[in-house]
Amino acid sequence: MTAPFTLRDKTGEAGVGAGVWNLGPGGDPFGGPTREAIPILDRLPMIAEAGMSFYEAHDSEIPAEDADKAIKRAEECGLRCAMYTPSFFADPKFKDGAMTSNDSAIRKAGLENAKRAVDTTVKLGAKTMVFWNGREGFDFVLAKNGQDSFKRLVEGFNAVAQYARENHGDAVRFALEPKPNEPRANMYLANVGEVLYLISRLDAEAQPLFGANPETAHSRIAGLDYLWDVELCLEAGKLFHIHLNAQDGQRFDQDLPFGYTEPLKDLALLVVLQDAKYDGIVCFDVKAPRTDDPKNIADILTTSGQNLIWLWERALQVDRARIAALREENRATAIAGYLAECLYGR
Ligand code: XUL
Ligand code: MN
Repeated sequence: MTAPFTLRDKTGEAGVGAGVWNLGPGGDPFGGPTREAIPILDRLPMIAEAGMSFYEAHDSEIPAEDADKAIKRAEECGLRCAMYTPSFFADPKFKDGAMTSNDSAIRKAGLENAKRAVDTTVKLGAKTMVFWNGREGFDFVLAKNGQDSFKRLVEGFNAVAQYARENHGDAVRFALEPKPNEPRANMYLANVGEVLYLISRLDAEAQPLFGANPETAHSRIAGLDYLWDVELCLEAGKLFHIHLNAQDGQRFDQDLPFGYTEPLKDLALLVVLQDAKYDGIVCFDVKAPRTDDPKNIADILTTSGQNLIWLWERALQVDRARIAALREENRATAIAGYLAECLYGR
């Protein structure tokens, strides 16, 4: 049992969260599961025991009808729900997307799912509902009309916002999570810039309800710098949520433990979050590797949590005045050296 990880002196929520899907059975596109699947609600105490204060779930994992049971199990182990999200990617009917499907009946089904997910988000006590772009995209050019797809996303999100406002006031906000590819070859809302542009095209009343959920690995898969992606969200006042993990270059989505591949950049990211007084919840989106034995399945959470705390503590010690002075002197390399000194010690 790991004591809850706490981000010292953090503005707002100081506990950390993880998704129930992070503790999966270890399947990949080339081979079936290597572990028996743990029933979803049984994962809640495991997440709590790994030091998390929050859990996250898709509607395919905790459907509306299981919400009462989930609330009870979460209360028993002291977990709160950080975010809930409709799965627009698992059901075969959404094989070509939900909001951007060419079939109006599928788009309607997607909207119904989204509305139900809004109700469940509120019921579970989460303040944020995430839309990951999942299957909203294309594998073949001209299979969809891109301009129509964009308009459909705008229409869909406007309708979700209207439903949320009419039924739940300002209880829930929406965070769009960009990813460039996987499962689709090309995904709409591929990066933070596309997300912010889409938000700018929503109805005026909907815009304040929508923000971003950047994920460090997703930026990396696109070959982009996640620090800048987060800074851009902050500049826009749209950092509603964040998914932390690590990624070893531009390849398939690895969901490695936070702090594993680029600790120096992670340190800088935490400096930025601290200085911005980010008050949302910090969550991991990691994946227990298929090589880990069942008894060690939560190592992915404890390793991420430990790395986060170490880096967070180091980030608190970073001398901001020194960085400012080095910037003033145009000494970018010396800033890199100073960050390394903060990371590795002398
Ligand atoms: C997939 C991913 C999702 C979202 C929630 O890469 O990050 O798990 O976070 O649907
Ligand atoms: Mn994610």
